[in-house]
Amino acid sequence: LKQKGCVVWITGLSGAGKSTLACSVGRELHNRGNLAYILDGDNLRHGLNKDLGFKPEDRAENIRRVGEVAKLFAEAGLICIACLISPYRRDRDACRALLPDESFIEVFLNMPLEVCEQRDAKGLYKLAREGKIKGFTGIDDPYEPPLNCEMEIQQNDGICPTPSAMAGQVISYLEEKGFL
Ligand code: GGZ
Repeated sequence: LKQKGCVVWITGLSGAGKSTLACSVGRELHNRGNLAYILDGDNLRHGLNKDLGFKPEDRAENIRRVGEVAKLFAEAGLICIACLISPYRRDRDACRALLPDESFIEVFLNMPLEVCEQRDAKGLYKLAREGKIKGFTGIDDPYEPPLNCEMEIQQNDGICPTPSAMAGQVISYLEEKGFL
Protein backbone atom coordinates (compact mmCIF):
# COMPACT_ATOMS: atom_id res chain seq x y z
CA LEU A 1 0.00 0.00 0.00
CA LYS A 2 1.38 3.35 -1.04
CA GLN A 3 -0.79 5.45 1.20
CA LYS A 4 -0.28 5.94 4.92
CA GLY A 5 -3.63 6.47 6.61
CA CYS A 6 -4.51 9.24 9.02
CA VAL A 7 -7.42 11.08 10.56
CA VAL A 8 -8.10 14.71 9.72
CA TRP A 9 -10.39 15.81 12.54
CA ILE A 10 -12.23 19.05 11.76
CA THR A 11 -13.72 20.79 14.79
CA GLY A 12 -15.66 24.04 15.04
CA LEU A 13 -19.04 25.62 15.59
CA SER A 14 -22.22 24.70 13.74
CA GLY A 15 -22.15 26.66 10.48
CA ALA A 16 -18.38 27.17 10.52
CA GLY A 17 -18.13 25.25 7.25
CA LYS A 18 -16.75 21.91 8.48
CA SER A 19 -18.76 19.77 6.06
CA THR A 20 -17.95 22.06 3.14
CA LEU A 21 -14.25 21.91 3.98
CA ALA A 22 -14.39 18.12 4.37
CA CYS A 23 -16.06 17.75 0.96
CA SER A 24 -13.54 20.02 -0.65
CA VAL A 25 -10.58 18.10 0.82
CA GLY A 26 -12.25 14.81 -0.11
CA ARG A 27 -12.80 15.91 -3.70
CA GLU A 28 -9.22 17.11 -4.06
CA LEU A 29 -7.84 13.85 -2.67
CA HIS A 30 -10.11 11.88 -4.98
CA ASN A 31 -8.88 13.90 -7.98
CA ARG A 32 -5.32 13.07 -7.01
CA GLY A 33 -6.14 9.38 -6.78
CA ASN A 34 -5.88 9.17 -3.00
CA LEU A 35 -8.33 7.12 -0.98
CA ALA A 36 -10.33 9.25 1.42
CA TYR A 37 -13.54 8.87 3.36
CA ILE A 38 -15.63 11.50 5.12
CA LEU A 39 -17.32 10.90 8.47
CA ASP A 40 -19.77 13.74 8.95
CA GLY A 41 -21.26 14.09 12.44
CA ASP A 42 -24.52 15.44 11.19
CA ASN A 43 -24.98 12.54 8.69
CA LEU A 44 -23.90 9.82 11.12
CA ARG A 45 -26.54 11.03 13.55
CA HIS A 46 -29.13 9.63 11.07
CA GLY A 47 -27.63 6.13 11.27
CA LEU A 48 -24.80 4.86 13.46
CA ASN A 49 -25.53 7.50 16.09
CA LYS A 50 -29.28 7.95 15.79
CA ASP A 51 -29.77 6.89 19.38
CA LEU A 52 -27.83 9.93 20.60
CA GLY A 53 -28.83 13.51 21.34
CA PHE A 54 -26.85 16.54 22.43
CA LYS A 55 -26.41 16.10 26.17
CA PRO A 56 -22.73 16.11 27.09
CA GLU A 57 -22.74 12.30 27.61
CA ASP A 58 -24.39 11.82 24.22
CA ARG A 59 -21.92 14.09 22.46
CA ALA A 60 -19.09 12.22 24.19
CA GLU A 61 -20.45 8.89 22.93
CA ASN A 62 -21.08 10.32 19.44
CA ILE A 63 -17.50 11.51 19.24
CA ARG A 64 -16.09 8.33 20.74
CA ARG A 65 -17.83 6.17 18.13
CA VAL A 66 -16.74 8.37 15.26
CA GLY A 67 -13.19 8.37 16.64
CA GLU A 68 -13.16 4.57 16.71
CA VAL A 69 -14.52 4.31 13.17
CA ALA A 70 -12.06 6.93 11.95
CA LYS A 71 -9.26 4.89 13.45
CA LEU A 72 -10.40 1.82 11.50
CA PHE A 73 -10.36 3.78 8.24
CA ALA A 74 -6.92 5.18 9.00
CA GLU A 75 -5.65 1.69 9.77
CA ALA A 76 -7.03 0.55 6.42
CA GLY A 77 -4.76 3.17 4.85
CA LEU A 78 -7.36 5.81 4.06
CA ILE A 79 -7.30 9.48 4.80
CA CYS A 80 -10.33 9.74 7.01
CA ILE A 81 -11.85 13.19 7.31
CA ALA A 82 -14.08 13.54 10.37
CA CYS A 83 -16.14 16.68 10.77
CA LEU A 84 -18.01 17.09 14.02
CA ILE A 85 -18.54 20.07 16.26
CA SER A 86 -16.78 18.01 18.94
CA PRO A 87 -17.04 20.92 21.35
CA TYR A 88 -15.31 19.40 24.36
CA ARG A 89 -11.54 19.12 24.50
CA ARG A 90 -11.66 15.91 26.49
CA ASP A 91 -13.64 14.08 23.82
CA ARG A 92 -11.32 15.21 21.03
CA ASP A 93 -8.25 14.26 23.05
CA ALA A 94 -9.71 10.80 23.65
CA CYS A 95 -9.96 10.33 19.86
CA ARG A 96 -6.42 11.57 19.43
CA ALA A 97 -5.24 9.01 21.98
CA LEU A 98 -6.53 6.17 19.77
CA LEU A 99 -3.96 6.87 17.06
CA PRO A 100 -0.20 7.21 16.72
CA ASP A 101 0.90 10.77 17.39
CA GLU A 102 1.38 12.04 13.85
CA SER A 103 -1.72 10.33 12.47
CA PHE A 104 -4.32 12.49 14.20
CA ILE A 105 -4.51 15.91 12.62
CA GLU A 106 -6.80 18.27 14.47
CA VAL A 107 -8.01 21.12 12.30
CA PHE A 108 -9.73 23.97 14.11
CA LEU A 109 -12.07 25.78 11.74
CA ASN A 110 -12.15 28.95 13.79
CA MET A 111 -15.04 31.05 12.51
CA PRO A 112 -16.51 33.69 14.80
CA LEU A 113 -19.87 32.85 16.33
CA GLU A 114 -21.36 36.00 14.73
CA VAL A 115 -20.41 34.72 11.29
CA CYS A 116 -21.89 31.27 11.92
CA GLU A 117 -25.01 32.75 13.42
CA GLN A 118 -25.38 35.16 10.51
CA ARG A 119 -25.24 32.27 8.03
CA ASP A 120 -27.69 30.18 10.05
CA ALA A 121 -28.22 27.84 7.07
CA LYS A 122 -30.64 25.59 8.97
CA GLY A 123 -32.21 28.22 11.22
CA LEU A 124 -30.91 26.45 14.31
CA TYR A 125 -29.22 29.50 15.86
CA LYS A 126 -32.48 31.38 15.68
CA LEU A 127 -34.27 28.53 17.43
CA ALA A 128 -31.52 28.38 20.03
CA ARG A 129 -31.78 32.12 20.69
CA GLU A 130 -35.53 31.73 21.11
CA GLY A 131 -34.90 28.94 23.61
CA LYS A 132 -36.59 26.39 21.35
CA ILE A 133 -33.38 24.34 21.18
CA LYS A 134 -31.62 23.91 24.48
CA GLY A 135 -27.91 23.28 24.85
CA PHE A 136 -26.88 24.65 21.48
CA THR A 137 -23.13 24.94 21.02
CA GLY A 138 -21.97 28.54 21.23
CA ILE A 139 -25.29 29.77 22.60
CA ASP A 140 -25.99 27.93 25.83
CA ASP A 141 -23.48 25.11 25.58
CA PRO A 142 -19.72 25.67 25.51
CA TYR A 143 -17.25 25.29 22.66
CA GLU A 144 -13.76 24.64 23.99
CA PRO A 145 -11.21 25.71 21.37
CA PRO A 146 -8.21 23.43 20.87
CA LEU A 147 -5.10 24.40 22.83
CA ASN A 148 -2.57 22.78 20.51
CA CYS A 149 -4.13 21.64 17.29
CA GLU A 150 -2.12 20.83 14.18
CA MET A 151 -3.91 23.45 12.05
CA GLU A 152 -6.11 26.45 12.59
CA ILE A 153 -8.08 28.01 9.76
CA GLN A 154 -9.31 31.55 10.28
CA GLN A 155 -10.65 34.56 8.49
CA ASN A 156 -8.11 37.01 7.09
CA ASP A 157 -9.10 40.64 7.61
CA GLY A 158 -12.67 39.57 8.17
CA ILE A 159 -12.75 37.54 4.96
CA CYS A 160 -13.35 33.82 5.07
CA PRO A 161 -11.02 31.83 2.79
CA THR A 162 -12.83 29.93 0.03
CA PRO A 163 -13.43 26.22 0.61
CA SER A 164 -10.83 25.34 -2.02
CA ALA A 165 -8.27 27.67 -0.41
CA MET A 166 -8.93 26.06 2.96
CA ALA A 167 -8.73 22.59 1.43
CA GLY A 168 -5.41 23.64 -0.13
CA GLN A 169 -4.04 24.37 3.33
CA VAL A 170 -5.05 20.93 4.55
CA ILE A 171 -3.61 19.22 1.47
CA SER A 172 -0.30 21.08 1.89
CA TYR A 173 -0.13 19.96 5.50
CA LEU A 174 -0.74 16.34 4.48
CA GLU A 175 1.98 16.60 1.84
CA GLU A 176 4.42 18.13 4.32
CA LYS A 177 3.82 15.32 6.77
CA GLY A 178 4.26 12.63 4.14
CA PHE A 179 0.68 11.39 3.98
CA LEU A 180 0.45 12.27 0.28
C1 GGZ B 1 -25.09 21.79 18.35
C2 GGZ B 1 -26.79 20.87 17.10
C3 GGZ B 1 -27.61 20.85 18.22
C4 GGZ B 1 -27.09 21.35 19.45
C5 GGZ B 1 -28.74 20.04 16.57
N1 GGZ B 1 -25.82 21.79 19.47
O1 GGZ B 1 -24.64 22.63 11.74
P1 GGZ B 1 -25.48 21.42 11.70
O2 GGZ B 1 -26.65 21.46 12.76
O3 GGZ B 1 -25.95 20.91 10.42
O4 GGZ B 1 -24.68 20.32 12.42
C6 GGZ B 1 -24.90 20.35 13.81
C7 GGZ B 1 -25.11 18.96 14.21
C8 GGZ B 1 -24.04 18.66 15.27
O5 GGZ B 1 -23.72 17.34 15.27
P2 GGZ B 1 -22.29 16.84 15.73
O6 GGZ B 1 -22.35 15.36 15.72
O7 GGZ B 1 -21.24 17.46 14.91
O8 GGZ B 1 -22.18 17.41 17.23
S1 GGZ B 1 -21.23 16.95 18.41
O9 GGZ B 1 -19.86 16.83 17.88
O10 GGZ B 1 -21.32 18.02 19.42
O11 GGZ B 1 -21.71 15.68 18.94
C9 GGZ B 1 -26.22 21.11 14.05
C10 GGZ B 1 -27.12 20.09 14.70
O12 GGZ B 1 -26.40 18.85 14.74
N2 GGZ B 1 -27.52 20.36 16.08
N3 GGZ B 1 -28.82 20.33 17.89
N4 GGZ B 1 -27.83 21.37 20.57
N5 GGZ B 1 -25.54 21.35 17.17
